Amino acid sequence: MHSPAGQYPVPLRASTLGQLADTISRPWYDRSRISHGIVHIGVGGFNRSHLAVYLDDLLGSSESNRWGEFGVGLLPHDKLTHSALREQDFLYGLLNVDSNQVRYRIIGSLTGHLYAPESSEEVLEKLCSPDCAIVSMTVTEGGYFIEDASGRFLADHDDVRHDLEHPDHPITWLGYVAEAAHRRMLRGAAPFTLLSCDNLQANGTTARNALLSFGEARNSALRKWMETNISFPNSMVDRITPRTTEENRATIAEKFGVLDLAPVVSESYRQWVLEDNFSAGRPAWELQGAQMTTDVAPYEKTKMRLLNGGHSAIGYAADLLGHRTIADAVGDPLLCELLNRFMAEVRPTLQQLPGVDLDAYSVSIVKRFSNAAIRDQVARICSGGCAKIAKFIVPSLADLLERRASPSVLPFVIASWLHYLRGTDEDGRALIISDPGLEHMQLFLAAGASDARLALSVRPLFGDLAFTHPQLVSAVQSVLDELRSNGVRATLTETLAKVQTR
Ligand code: CS2
Repeated sequence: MHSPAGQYPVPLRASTLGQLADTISRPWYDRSRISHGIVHIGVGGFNRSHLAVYLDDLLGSSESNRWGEFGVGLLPHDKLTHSALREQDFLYGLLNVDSNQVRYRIIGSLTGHLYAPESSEEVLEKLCSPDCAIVSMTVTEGGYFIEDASGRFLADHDDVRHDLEHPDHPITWLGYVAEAAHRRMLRGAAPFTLLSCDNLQANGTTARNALLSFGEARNSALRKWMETNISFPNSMVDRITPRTTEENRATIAEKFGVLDLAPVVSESYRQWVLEDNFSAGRPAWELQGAQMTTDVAPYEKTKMRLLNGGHSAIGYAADLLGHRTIADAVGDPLLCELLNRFMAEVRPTLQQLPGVDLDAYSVSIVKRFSNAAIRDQVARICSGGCAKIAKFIVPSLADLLERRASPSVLPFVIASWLHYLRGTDEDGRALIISDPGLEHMQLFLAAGASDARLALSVRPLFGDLAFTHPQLVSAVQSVLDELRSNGVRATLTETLAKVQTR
């Protein structure tokens, strides 16, 4: 198994696919005939382990070449992905890592990619092309320019203002999609769908609010066109996708003989529930196991509150305790107990879903988090904390307080995040905090990161909770004080003991 130049591992290219080991599945379909029915903004790991894989499965199992993906990167770090993908003819490998097996396959559904800051005009035209019926995106939980607590559009955000002033050279997804819609409107072109693939409740509706508010700020005719011509299905997406590491690349080279510059790693589990609301057609994703439905909300809520919330619930305590992977974290009996108690506390806020047993779902979350081979990073889970706390934790907390319940695990989770924001772990080592939303917490941090009231009064994250439920402030304050004086383990042990005896 050697490339023409005799190189081993074999550099991944369209021309070297034939040299890969027979056991590696790869696209047999004709990639040169694929049309770009989908233009995706934000081709990070998750897009490449989820949507692009559903598309690859469909292309591999049908005669149709209608639904290929063209990618767009908006952020500085997308430049590296862009260069790597371009060098590989936009091919990349998916490493599926479960506790008992590792599989590697080549994904071919992505057949082009542009780095927008260097090619904005090309990107705009790609978004307007008659082939493009769906603009999909993963721009992270914090990337929607909508304030969590109030649902208000952040019209004053610098990037939004930039895009309103420079419609031909936008920097955000809002600017790109609105300008593409504007050009379509002027050309009398076809409608399209905007499909959000981010973890946020009502992701489609949130994208709609942001885009229509932005459109209105440009001109009302554009807003009206977008309102009439773009559909915004909500969707729930699920597949644990850690950050790809050098170690993953080395495994691919050693075990599978492939030099892959842009591989992505995930568990083999995947789930996708979508509202069947597409303005201009869609791939038959249901043939590959996606659930098409009329109401995604309860699925999103369950996944976000238990799985994403579960990650955040243990993530900050895990980082403070020096655990580096989520499997190490749930391997720590105290954190595993925290996860289970957290899910039990949140469960009353969820309704039963047809065909979903919430007990079994919770058990499956613990099992998925325990996958040691995947080495999912605690640092990944802790990143972007402001948006994650606001979206994954606060809504459950608000619901429970509204029902006059007295949660104690959720106040611990909030306090552990606040304690983590001080920036040192239990052994005095500096923590690396990566959070674009951190400006919200400046007052709290500047005052020594000890006053829970200052944190909980940040309305964009917590709304009115500190004022309507003053007992929440005292509950978080007392855990925060205890964390500072007794440390994470003792405080958590005490918190869990209280829950048990209630
Ligand atoms: C994680 C998610 O970032 C996080 O906090 O909870 O990325 C999670 O791994 C995915 O949503 C799984 O579908």
